[in-house]
Amino acid sequence: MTMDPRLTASSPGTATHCPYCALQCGTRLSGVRGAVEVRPDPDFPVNRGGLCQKGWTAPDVLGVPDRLATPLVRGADGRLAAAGWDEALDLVARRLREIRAAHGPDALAVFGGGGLTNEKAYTLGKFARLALGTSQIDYNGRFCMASAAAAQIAAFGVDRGLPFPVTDLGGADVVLLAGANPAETMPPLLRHLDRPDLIVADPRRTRTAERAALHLQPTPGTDLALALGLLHIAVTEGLVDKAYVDERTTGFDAAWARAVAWWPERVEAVTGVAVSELRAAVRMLAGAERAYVLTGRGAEQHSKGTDTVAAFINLALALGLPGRAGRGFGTLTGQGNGQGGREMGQKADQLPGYRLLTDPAAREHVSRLWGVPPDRLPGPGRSAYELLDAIGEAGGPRALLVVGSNPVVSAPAAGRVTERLGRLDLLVVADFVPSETARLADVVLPVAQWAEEEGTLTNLEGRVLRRRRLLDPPPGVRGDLEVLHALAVRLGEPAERYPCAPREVFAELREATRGGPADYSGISYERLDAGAELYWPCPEGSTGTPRMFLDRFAHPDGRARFAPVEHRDPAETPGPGFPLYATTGRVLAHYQSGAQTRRVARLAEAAPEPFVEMHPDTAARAGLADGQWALVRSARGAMRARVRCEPSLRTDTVFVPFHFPGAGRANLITHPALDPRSRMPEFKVCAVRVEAAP
Ligand SMILES: Nc1nc2c(c(=O)[nH]1)N[C@H]1C(S)=C(S)[C@@H](COP(=O)(O)OP(=O)(O)OC[C@H]3O[C@@H](n4cnc5c(=O)[nH]c(N)nc54)[C@H](O)[C@@H]3O)O[C@H]1N2
Ligand SMILES: Nc1nc2c(c(=O)[nH]1)N[C@H]1C(S)=C(S)[C@@H](COP(=O)(O)OP(=O)(O)OC[C@H]3O[C@@H](n4cnc5c(=O)[nH]c(N)nc54)[C@H](O)[C@@H]3O)O[C@H]1N2
Ligand code: SF4
Ligand SMILES: [Mo]
Repeated sequence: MTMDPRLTASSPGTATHCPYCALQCGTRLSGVRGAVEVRPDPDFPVNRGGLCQKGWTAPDVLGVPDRLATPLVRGADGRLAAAGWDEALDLVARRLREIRAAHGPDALAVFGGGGLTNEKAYTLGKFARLALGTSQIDYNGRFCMASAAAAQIAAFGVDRGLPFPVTDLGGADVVLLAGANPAETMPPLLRHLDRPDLIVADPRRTRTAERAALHLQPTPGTDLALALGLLHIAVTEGLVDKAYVDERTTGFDAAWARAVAWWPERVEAVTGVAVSELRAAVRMLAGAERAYVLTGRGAEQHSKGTDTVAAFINLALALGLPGRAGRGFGTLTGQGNGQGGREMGQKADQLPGYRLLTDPAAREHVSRLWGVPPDRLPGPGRSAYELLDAIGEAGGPRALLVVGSNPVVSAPAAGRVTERLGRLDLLVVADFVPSETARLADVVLPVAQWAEEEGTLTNLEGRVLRRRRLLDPPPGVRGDLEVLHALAVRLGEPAERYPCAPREVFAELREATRGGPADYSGISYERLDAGAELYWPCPEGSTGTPRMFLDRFAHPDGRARFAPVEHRDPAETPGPGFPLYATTGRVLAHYQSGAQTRRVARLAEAAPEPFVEMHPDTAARAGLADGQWALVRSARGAMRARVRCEPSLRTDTVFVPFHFPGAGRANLITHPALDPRSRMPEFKVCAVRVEAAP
């Protein structure tokens, strides 16, 4: 790897951001003694000089021994072998053309990622719709933010994860965290949660729950009943902010008509949370001068995730929180560009600027910018899991390009998905490490990493940030934008339609988003590099919007909408054969499918293997002891994990992390039931039994 010769040990370093989660901690990179060194940026308000283990070790991924350095093509012997770029790209383009000619454009599919920069996400969407001509593009954000997004759009008219800066949380008196564990998933966020009293809803006593003033420990999959019950108590105890509800919202009566049936004793019976705790939670929130309600994946990754988020929004609206200074509702975005990635047009139903593909005015605006007639833009395609599950079916995808995801590990019902990927005529993966998905590919394209590239990402606050380059990519490695450019040209597209320079792409995406819900037209590299703090919507000439909804919500009438939602069971509940709930999630040391963090020695040592967290009594009943290898089995399959006894866990629930490959994949057991509105899979609850591993 080449070191930028301008760097010295004393240079202030390249100001950029961590490659991993949505907090996008500010960092400074420098080259010291031939190795890249990272330091937290003391001036960036989100992390204020803090980083988590993953951030500290991120430079290790730049030089992992199995870093992809050359394209790989699967030969007649079935093995992946090194190939030149022209050979690999020519082959991919030829096969894409053949498959399209034989089966139509929708036989070509694209799977993107919420870690991609805005420039890449934008170009990927354009590439799919124009160069491939397919409607079949979706991304891993469907597994992440989709329920929160659907509920926020319905309630507020637009979806920005946090419609306020994270630093506002530091001024709060009380914060409710429903299904989020930031002590492991966003540790520096805790700096802003020191002052408020926390109410944490989580079936596990997590490190976050340990810091809470009140820990509600619901049965997995019952948050909707929980939120209905909290609203019920707010109303019956006279704690609703009536003036706010009258002035700023609609639909209270219909929402209350559902919540009225969720009296506290019934909620206790369904959720397992004591009536006294339910009442205490509502009194804390309603009694606070400044309160926030935040949801995380624990409440959202369910086949009723959208309605669950809506129910927490109903509660927040009843208490008069959203759109008021020092109060609010928000959802904690997940991936590095989880926010921007869902606005730039890689989602099945979307055009850039958070526009809808079905909106004629949006089609007109974007197609004019792209220099094509509106009817060249395909309609909406399948959602992420449905896209993967349709492979091998009549009319389903036959070729798939994966850019920024590792679905062999991270998709629900991963055994089934892996089998489906095996039926493709062509699987192409662009990555910088040989991920589990890349290992199945026909062609692997090696791409540059965060510290080797320029771009922008949009963090959990809707703040647009610059990613800056410290190093050149290793020889033989190209950027994602260059890869898409080269493929598009080979597919007959004009070269100038796919710029390789991120700055040029940004100039174009500004125009594409102009006038849309997520308007970036007032943002430029120049403004960002001059230090401007810019949050979307940021129309040309404006200074951006750190706090949304202070005057009005984004619906035409300016009001927020209550949603009339009803509780329902998960797709699967424990019964004979599978007596326990299983839920899944994260640990501090690993990121997502683990493709990056499992390669970092310091992180692999901290969390070396899959485990199943169980109450000691539950383990004993299954004849298992702490430290023993077990199989966690559902109706879909079994995962191998080491038993970890945890007395604070509910006795009816086990927890597994999803970061491990092969037989240790949590997604071998998860249920692929989808939320009808957001198409979010039910990652957070299924029925299992745990038995000794043979
Ligand atoms: N270390 C680490 N940090 C990360 C990531 C990572 O992979 N590793 N990924 C990033 C991304 S993309 C995301 S989306 C975020 C996710 O951040 P979080 O939402 O904080 O992460 P999870 O661990 O998936 O889920 C949070 C909690 O939900 C709980 N839970 C499970 N089932 C239920 C339920 O039915 N109800 C309730 N109320 N809680 C439940 C789990 O016990 C868990 O503690 O983290 C980001 N940060
Ligand atoms: N059971 C269970 N499953 C889950 C979840 C859960 O809580 N439980 N959470 C879900 C959630 S919230 C998420 S976000 C998904 C995430 O799951 P994945 O989509 O698998 O996410 P990653 O592991 O980050 O995979 C990203 C891949 O792309 C590569 N990559 C990173 N950046 C780039 C880039 O800029 N360009 C290219 N070409 N490649 C890049 C990485 O090396 C890695 O191989 O998992 C979901 N799956
Ligand atoms: S909290 Fe997120 S952004 Fe910050 S260092 Fe850790 S992984 Fe990186
Ligand atoms: Mo995520």
